[in-house]
Amino acid sequence: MRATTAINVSVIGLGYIGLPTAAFFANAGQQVLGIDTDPRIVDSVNDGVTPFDEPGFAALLQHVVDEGLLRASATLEAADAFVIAVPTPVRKDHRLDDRYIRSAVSSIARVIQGGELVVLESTSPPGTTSEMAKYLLSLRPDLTLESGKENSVYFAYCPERVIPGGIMREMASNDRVIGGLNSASLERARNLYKTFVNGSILGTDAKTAEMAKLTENSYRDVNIAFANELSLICAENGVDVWELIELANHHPRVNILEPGPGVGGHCIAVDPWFIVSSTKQARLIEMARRVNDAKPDFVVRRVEDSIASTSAKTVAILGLTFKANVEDLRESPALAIAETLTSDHPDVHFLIVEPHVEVLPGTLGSHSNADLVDLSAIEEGCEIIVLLVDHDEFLEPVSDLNDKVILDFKGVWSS
Ligand code: SAJ
Repeated sequence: MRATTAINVSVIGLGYIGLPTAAFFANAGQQVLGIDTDPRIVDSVNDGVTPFDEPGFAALLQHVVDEGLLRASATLEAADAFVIAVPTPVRKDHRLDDRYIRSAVSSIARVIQGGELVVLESTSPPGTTSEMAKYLLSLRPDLTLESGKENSVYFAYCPERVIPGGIMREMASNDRVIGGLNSASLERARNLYKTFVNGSILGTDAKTAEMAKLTENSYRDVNIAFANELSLICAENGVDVWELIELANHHPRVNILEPGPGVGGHCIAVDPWFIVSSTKQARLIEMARRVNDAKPDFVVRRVEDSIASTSAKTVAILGLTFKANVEDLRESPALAIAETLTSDHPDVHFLIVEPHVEVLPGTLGSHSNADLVDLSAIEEGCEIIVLLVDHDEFLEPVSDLNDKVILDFKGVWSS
């Protein structure tokens, strides 16, 4: 038994998921060390200041840091449990780039003593937890997966399921799936998570838990693809897709999601590829990915047709983030659309309205034909309004829109 450490849980990776998870463990009374390679994140957390905007989170973070329950560092220390919440990017061949997981495991190997629990939270292909365990044991052959010994190490997979923008609501209340590499691992992970989870904890094996996470996001991707495909069919047939979906959803067993400019974010646009790359059977899941990935091109073509037919000189673009009411631009279809339009149409002036950013991101900022403006600035002087994100700020039409072409890809003003 360790006598020296007071750390109950160490959370490796203090991103959108890791940091709130660390704060929830701390708020439940655990002594938590958060690890990140980015010194700005470490400093910000130690100052009790959240490095990103998430409604309601700032106060929780401040509280647990002030109470001395959570601190951050670049260097891992011994702990009873390690929770890995690092990025799991997809490579060009759609397989997992596991470099961050391996690096987390290497640091764990340097401090682990036997008796600890290691939990992977990051979205990963089936088999990753088992591979991770093998990798740790290759670095530390003195440890064993056999439970009940002094040198036992316990592994589990516990996917995060919170929705960005609603993390404070969902972190404790969502049901959690936990898959153990063996039953002792499952029990240890269950005991750890039940310190703050109010929802049910559903136990299974690690591979099923990995598949469960991928299945949830693929389910949503396939259903959004259905809506996006409908929007293409409706455009060709002169039918209002929003009205169509509303009517069809009156059927008691139909619940179609919303079409949009494409699917973004770092989850739904990415995770289904982990299923596709692990099997030849995932035809529908792959097709859904392709349908959703193709939607931004359709939007660009629609805007370009409109610019050509109206000879527009000024176009307003409403929204750049990957979805409504967040500041996150990762994999954002709206951002990709805005970047293509501004670079392909240097003679058109683009007025970009994005209340959640302070400067134009990426290459947009370097285009002299793109300006970040307030919503009120588009009332006069633009011929086309392209609505890409249904932020609350856009829900009311801004002015008399009669003289403008409205291309509303979120159905905010058209329905
Ligand atoms: N979208 C549509 N139409 C819809 C719903 C969403 O086009 O009807 C678009 C959004 O605009 C966005 C993308 O899909 O571009 C994804 O947004 P989202 O709100 O569906 O999901 P995320 O990526 O914010 O979070 C998802 C959630 N998964 C599910 O709902 C099954 C969340 O619970 C997960 O924790 C998260 O992925 C994750 O980290 O895996």
